[in-house]
Amino acid sequence: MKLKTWNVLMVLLFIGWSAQAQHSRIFPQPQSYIANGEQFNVGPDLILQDTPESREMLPFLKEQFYNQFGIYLLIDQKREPEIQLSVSKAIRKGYYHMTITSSGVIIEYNDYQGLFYAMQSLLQQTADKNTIHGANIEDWPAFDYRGVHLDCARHFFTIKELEQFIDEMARLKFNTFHWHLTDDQGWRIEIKKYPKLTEVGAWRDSTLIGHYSNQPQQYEHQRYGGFYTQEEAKKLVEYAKKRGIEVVPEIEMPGHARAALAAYPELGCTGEQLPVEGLWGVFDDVFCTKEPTVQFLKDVLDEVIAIFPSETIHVGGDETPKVRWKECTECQKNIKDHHLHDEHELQSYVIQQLALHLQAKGRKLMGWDEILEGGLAPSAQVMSWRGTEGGIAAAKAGHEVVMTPTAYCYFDYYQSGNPDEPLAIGGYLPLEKVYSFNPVPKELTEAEAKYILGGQANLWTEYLQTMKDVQYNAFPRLAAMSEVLWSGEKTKTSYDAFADALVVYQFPYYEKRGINYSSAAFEPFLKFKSVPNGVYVSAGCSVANTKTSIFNVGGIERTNRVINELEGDALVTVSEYKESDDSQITFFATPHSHKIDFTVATEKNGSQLRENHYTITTHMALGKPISFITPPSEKYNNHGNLGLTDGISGAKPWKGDQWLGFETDTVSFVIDLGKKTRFNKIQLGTLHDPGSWIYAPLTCLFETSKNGKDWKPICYRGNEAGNVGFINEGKVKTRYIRFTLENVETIPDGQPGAGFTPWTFIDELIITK
Ligand code: TNX
Repeated sequence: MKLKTWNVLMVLLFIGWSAQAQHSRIFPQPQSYIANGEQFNVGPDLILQDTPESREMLPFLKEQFYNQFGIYLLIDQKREPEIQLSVSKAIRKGYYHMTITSSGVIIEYNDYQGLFYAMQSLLQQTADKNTIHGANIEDWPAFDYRGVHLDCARHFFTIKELEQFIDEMARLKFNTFHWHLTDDQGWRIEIKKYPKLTEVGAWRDSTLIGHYSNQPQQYEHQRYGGFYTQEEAKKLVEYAKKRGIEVVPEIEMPGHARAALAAYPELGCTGEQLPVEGLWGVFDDVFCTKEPTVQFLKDVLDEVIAIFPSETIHVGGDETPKVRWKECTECQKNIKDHHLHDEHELQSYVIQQLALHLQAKGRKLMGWDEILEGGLAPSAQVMSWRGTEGGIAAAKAGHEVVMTPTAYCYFDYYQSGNPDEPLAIGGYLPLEKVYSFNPVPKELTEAEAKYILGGQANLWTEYLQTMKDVQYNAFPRLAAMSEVLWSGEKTKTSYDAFADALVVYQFPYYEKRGINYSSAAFEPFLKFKSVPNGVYVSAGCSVANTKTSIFNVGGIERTNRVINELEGDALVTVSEYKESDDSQITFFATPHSHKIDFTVATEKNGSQLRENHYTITTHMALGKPISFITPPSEKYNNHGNLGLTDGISGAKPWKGDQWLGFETDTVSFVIDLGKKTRFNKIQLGTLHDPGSWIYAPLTCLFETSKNGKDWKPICYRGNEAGNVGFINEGKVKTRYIRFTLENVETIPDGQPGAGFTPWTFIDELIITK
């Protein structure tokens, strides 16, 4: 008898273990999921037991089951329910247990959320009109705050579009919709006491076309805008609530206020009449700290509180230039009267007043991590976006924190380096990186980590004009974010299993629902290896069970010969073509530069998912290793010591991962050409993109050495051309070259990222005869 129990246990353990190695049909992956091999056959309809919770969520569930599978879900007290519900106060809020067998479905839950999540899982267990797959599931969220932010100020989305977006959030068990309602480019929420906020502030006369960095900047001169009435906003709050989602509104202050100032210029320090902004970025004109403006902000918050029942009210607080406050007598008087040290403390003085105002009404203030500068009311919550430092400091100081660091959570960043990616703000956030996010910084003790409420994906919409654009940036990255925030680290299935399941279960769903999703995760990547006098290139994909191929090299189709000469003195060999192993190629260094195109593609289960076109520039330094004296940032260092000599030049406008990036204002490195070499031209490409905090270095010192120890300067150049880079022409004979680049120490006032060290981006280092 004992032995038998033991055997059963072993079998269960094994099933449990193998189930974890795979991703279930349910996204995010449940904490415990054991397929039981049974299936429930759905009849002409599906009867849900009547409880107060099920009755309330029925309209949405009905719609989901019918739209996706043609199943009629209903409550019918006269019939035996096929989905039996039991409320158990023994399990925690938000948790659920669900058993699906051939005889029906049993769900145990404590509260509305718990049942809602169970029903979302049940829906994903459904294969078709007739079949629900059997399983035993125990499930609960790893984090209490699972947010998605959407910027409706830079671009406007209709209530209908927001409802559909919220439906998708609900399916992935997110529980907070952070609604970014005001910014420089538009005020989107009706405030009855100040009607001009929407009459004037909701409309702009022009909008930037293309990327901020394009020179000259161009505008579309067309009136653009829209706003939500209080009634509409209240309805959306209700709509979201039924789907287990709380709406947290954000009203930006004191920065990002140009739309409000266009409506009421007297709220600024100068009183100057300025238009609602049509450009993206950070602007000097912000809310003044004088008493009438602070009163205005309190009035606005009072109306906001009446619309949104959320305990948390987000007041922005980010990117507030202090230029106007420095020149404003009333602001300076405030500093003096309240014994403040500087304008940073003045900002926190204003934020503290607003925090107290909200606190008196039973609400908590939340702000971006800048609100930490200069002290903060104890109850205030912090949203950490500029890396994790703000979140760490806030948690250590006992504030509740939501982590949304740019490196993992900015869904306005590129998903791949493919030139065909639609225009984005910059940055690089592939799916796998989102999946690797851990909202709890390692620096925190267990006690401090309790202040981390969870995390959030941010969809800023400067470059996302339509809901289709939003969807492309959101899906499937939101699926990865939901895994992190719901499943947490404990039951994290491997990325490969996640990606496999994505293709099987999520992509078909997106297609069925008409969701414009991205397959960028299957983008092929290139790996580079130095070989004598050249570079060996192989292609792969970060997802397992995919096949990548390189073809069309220099216009020549896949070949089973070794190609020797393509063009002039450019040499390239394609390794002998074998059916299973055709994703490698070698390019050799050449005295003059030549451009050779080729194509790389990824297939999965026989169908092509992604294709990318590359151009390799051959030259004398191709494949020659670099030693970095200042290390590149981990974020932008894709090809190690060949990053500058892999033959692939960073593209402009920059996308994703091609450039080599540094977070220091000085950059220094040495190239070893292997032996004494004679050449005439050195070229180093640089990037200038202030909108992305990237500044072209100002100067470059070139030095040569025969032994790598004693250096002789050959020239010192200024980067007059800005975006072009540094060039030295003239006969040189040497083995080593050392480069030392100097950049501005901090980003100047009034620019995005003011006060921070700018990024330095370089690529490619080309040396020719
Ligand atoms: C910074 S994140 C901003 C936004 C921009 C975003 C673009 C934050 C608090 N401020 O105003 O839209 O970068 O990625």
